[in-house]
Amino acid sequence: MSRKELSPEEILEGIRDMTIRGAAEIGRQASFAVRLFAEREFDNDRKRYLEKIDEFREQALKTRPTAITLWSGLTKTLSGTDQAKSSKEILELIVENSERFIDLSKKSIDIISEMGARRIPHDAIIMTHCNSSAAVASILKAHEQGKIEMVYATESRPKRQGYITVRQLAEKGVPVTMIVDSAARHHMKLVDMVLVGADTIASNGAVINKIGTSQIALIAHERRVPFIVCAETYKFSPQTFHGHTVKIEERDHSEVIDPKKFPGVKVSNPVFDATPPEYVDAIITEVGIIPPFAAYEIVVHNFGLEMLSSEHMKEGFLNDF
Ligand code: RUB
Repeated sequence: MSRKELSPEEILEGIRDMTIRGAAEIGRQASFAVRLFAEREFDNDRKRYLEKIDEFREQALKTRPTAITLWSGLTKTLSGTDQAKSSKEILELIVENSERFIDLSKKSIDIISEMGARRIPHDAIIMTHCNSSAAVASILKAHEQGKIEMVYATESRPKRQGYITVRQLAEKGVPVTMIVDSAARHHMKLVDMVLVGADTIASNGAVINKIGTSQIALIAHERRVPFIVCAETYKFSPQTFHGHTVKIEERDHSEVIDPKKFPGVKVSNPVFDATPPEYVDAIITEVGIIPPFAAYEIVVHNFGLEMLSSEHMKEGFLNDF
């Protein structure tokens, strides 16, 4: 789907129905959507203009609750607009911020993939879960360097994002084996490194990623297999810095089974889980490879203590996130 052809509302719908998915892409598309909205809804009345944009931002934040990238993309794109003197200045800022955010987001993946490939040993057998653009980029880079012997990619039920991963790897000639999620422990004995992405990193270093990630981390820990997370710094959550917990999205039960075929059966479908920092060996960010316990430093580096302690960050929309 081409981003240019979609209206801002269609982009939000795409994020909601997961035709647009993956934390990084969600962030970039949210940023682009608010830019498109600001361009379309330009209003010379500065106050009314800001109110309309804020309403759109509120709608955007409701589309998917777990990935902090949605919030980061919107926050970075709207940064400084409340100080802008005119509507024209607001629009100029939004366009400039959005372009910068999208550009930096893409560049971050390139940098992460360079560092990720450096950490991947020769003749590596890697396990990955779900579909992370940052993890896949690192594997592809290592493959270019002739380092990959095999990638075990989990199916990632219920939505089977593993299909995307195996296709992306196979298309580039990477040896890849698809496994069902429950076969992760069986295969872990062969694996040199687990590489996954993240939707959100909490300020204590916990990694929130696709459901099942924490099980794989536990198994990797048991087998002393390094568990490495690829995450751009805008995935580190200032909300958790203020004590808010990350909301785990519960999606429609029909993703798991057809309820009509199983009368009387309840379904639980949380689509993310939290991996405690004790099970994470390193997080590869675009500013360097860090231990999970350095997450706090990243949040402060990213937002600054002054902004983090401002009422705007502590109150208001943060509370409904
Ligand atoms: C995707 C998922 C990915 C992260 C990181 O979940 O859990 O591992 O979003 O991806 P969903 P990336 O399919 O439900 O969005 O590295 O591309 O940001």
